[in-house]
Amino acid sequence: MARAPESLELNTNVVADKALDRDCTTLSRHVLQQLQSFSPQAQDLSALMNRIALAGKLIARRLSHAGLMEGVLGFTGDVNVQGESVKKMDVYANDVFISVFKQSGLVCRLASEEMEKPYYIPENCPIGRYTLLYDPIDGPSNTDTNLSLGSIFSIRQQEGSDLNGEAADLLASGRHQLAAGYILYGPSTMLVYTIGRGVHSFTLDPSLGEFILTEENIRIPEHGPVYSVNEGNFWQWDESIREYVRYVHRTEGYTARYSGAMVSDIHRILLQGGVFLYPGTLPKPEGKLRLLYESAPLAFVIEQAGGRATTGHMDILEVVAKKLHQRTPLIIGSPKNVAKVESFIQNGH
Ligand code: FDP
Repeated sequence: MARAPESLELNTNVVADKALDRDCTTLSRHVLQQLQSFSPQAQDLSALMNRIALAGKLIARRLSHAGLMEGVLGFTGDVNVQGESVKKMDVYANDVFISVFKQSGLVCRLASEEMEKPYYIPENCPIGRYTLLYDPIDGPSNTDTNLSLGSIFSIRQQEGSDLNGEAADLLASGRHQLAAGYILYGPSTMLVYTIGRGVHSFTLDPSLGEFILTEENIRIPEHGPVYSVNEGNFWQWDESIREYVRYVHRTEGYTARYSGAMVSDIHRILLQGGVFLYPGTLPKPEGKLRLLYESAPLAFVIEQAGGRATTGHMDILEVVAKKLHQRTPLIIGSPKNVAKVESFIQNGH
């Protein structure tokens, strides 16, 4: 058999090596590469991301079988601290995040949309230096119709001893986040994260059970065509937001996309550009989204990708929470789109 010329053989090997190297770039390895260190903090962050990935895999598995199992979909009949009806998947996903951090020695406290007060894992507390803030299921109205959903996470270093169990140190700005990101349960399951060194995406390879690197150092477009907002709230918004939406209606090049799950809408915007808005309404000036475990982690991701996130008056990452479940208006996405919305809010045009 004739042999391929040597240069071609070499080339094929380089391509194969590259593909193999990429297949071996798992999430935990990527975190260590990012930090270029095996220091205790680098090891901790890598282990934390690994546990979050496990939570994502468990939730993805349950979602993919939901239509085949009893008692997975629908409401529990309870109402959470936010006054919202709780779905069975919310409870499952909330418990998954707690379970994956048991016996980890990493996370002493977890705080989520589903729990009025932070949850302590006593066996981790003497050593667990980190707190996980999370929204276990973002967009639960999509759960029962097999549409995209998300989980949002944020990791903060515990500051102080928290002897009274009030977790008061969590009421600090989003600049205190060590890591943040989201898991998107779509046609494939993706994990997007930042530790303050760019934004990186991973796709779950179900045959390996591993999140494998998809794209490193994602940059959001400066401007994009999408505006993503629930226009059903039109008459409850302030006039400045109504004027902005009238502006996009009459300006060529805009298109509306709104899925009911902010993670999937913001993921689209991260890759293709545009703006997502959940403004305050006249009866609820603070809007709907929670600062600490929804808006701030997504703001960290989008800022790291070159985008912006604001309340309309200040950067989301500068807002200091007054309470754990504080809500905030959110305008997030490509810098030019966000600036345009801001200009309507601040100057009326
Ligand atoms: P949900 O109420 O289903 O939890 O997290 C809040 C959020 O979902 C976002 O994911 C979503 O974009 C938005 O609220 C949907 O709210 P509206 O139905 O009020 O538009």
